[in-house]
Amino acid sequence: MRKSVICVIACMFLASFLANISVIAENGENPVARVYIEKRPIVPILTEDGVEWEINTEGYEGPIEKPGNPKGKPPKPPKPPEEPQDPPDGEVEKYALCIGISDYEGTGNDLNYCDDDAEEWKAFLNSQGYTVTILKDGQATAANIEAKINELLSNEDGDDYVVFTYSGHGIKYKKHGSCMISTDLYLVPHKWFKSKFENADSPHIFFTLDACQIGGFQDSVSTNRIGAYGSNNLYSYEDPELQNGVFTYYQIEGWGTYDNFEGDSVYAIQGMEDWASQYYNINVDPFYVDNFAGDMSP
Ligand SMILES: [Ca+2]
Ligand SMILES: [Ca+2]
Ligand SMILES: [Ca+2]
Ligand SMILES: [Ca+2]
Repeated sequence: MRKSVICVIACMFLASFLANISVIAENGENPVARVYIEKRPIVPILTEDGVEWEINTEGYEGPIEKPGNPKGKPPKPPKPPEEPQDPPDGEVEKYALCIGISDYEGTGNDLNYCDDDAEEWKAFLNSQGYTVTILKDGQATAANIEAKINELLSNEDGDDYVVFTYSGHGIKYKKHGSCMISTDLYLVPHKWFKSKFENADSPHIFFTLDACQIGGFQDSVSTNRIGAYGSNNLYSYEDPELQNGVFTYYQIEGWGTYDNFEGDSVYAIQGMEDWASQYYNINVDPFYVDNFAGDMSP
């Protein structure tokens, strides 16, 4: 009896030891989570009312120098006029915005393969007839992200196709929930993003975000839209062996087999789950949301 217990414990120990080894790649390069830890005392956040500067006491122990405005918020800028609706013009055009940020301000937050993700989405979407705008690394400031989303929304009309892709850091930050992070380290919350795309005219929109803790962005997936996400509450990863974000890698690979976003998303989710199953200490939660009747082709 005691021997068998010892044996079970020994086997469990050995199994966990072996699993532990498997997380170390032979070249010493390991998968990297695309998670960002916020340590700044004052955090810039994009909101519907402009940039807000939020005071953050978590993870920071130094003196806090408050910004000029006592509440930490600049005065609200006037609301821009409502975007006029662009009705169908009889020509189905395809527009995409692909963002990939490997190079963040400073060196502590840099990633490796987000720019590759954006390039590969661009190449695929170009092959499907999309006009693609790409923002990579230092181009993807908060101001440029907003400007290019505005441009995308003014280009597309009521019979066009729209794709938005993002690869970079993600974080679930306090009351703001899921946020993208621009190269100049502004948090870009899902609520801001949703309010932008509320003005979209296209009845054919695909979003995909390969970042950590990014599931909150699913609130943009209203009728006629699909969203695919490399994570919900957990982390997304990039892998030197794949030279991409793991989710993006399988999305791009999936186009060899599928011709619609639903099939491709299912393929990528399965691919990422299988990838994670080789590591005892990596759990993943990629998912997609389909609010488009029938299959959506790119
Ligand atoms: Ca059109
Ligand atoms: Ca950098
Ligand atoms: Ca429009
Ligand atoms: Ca569908």
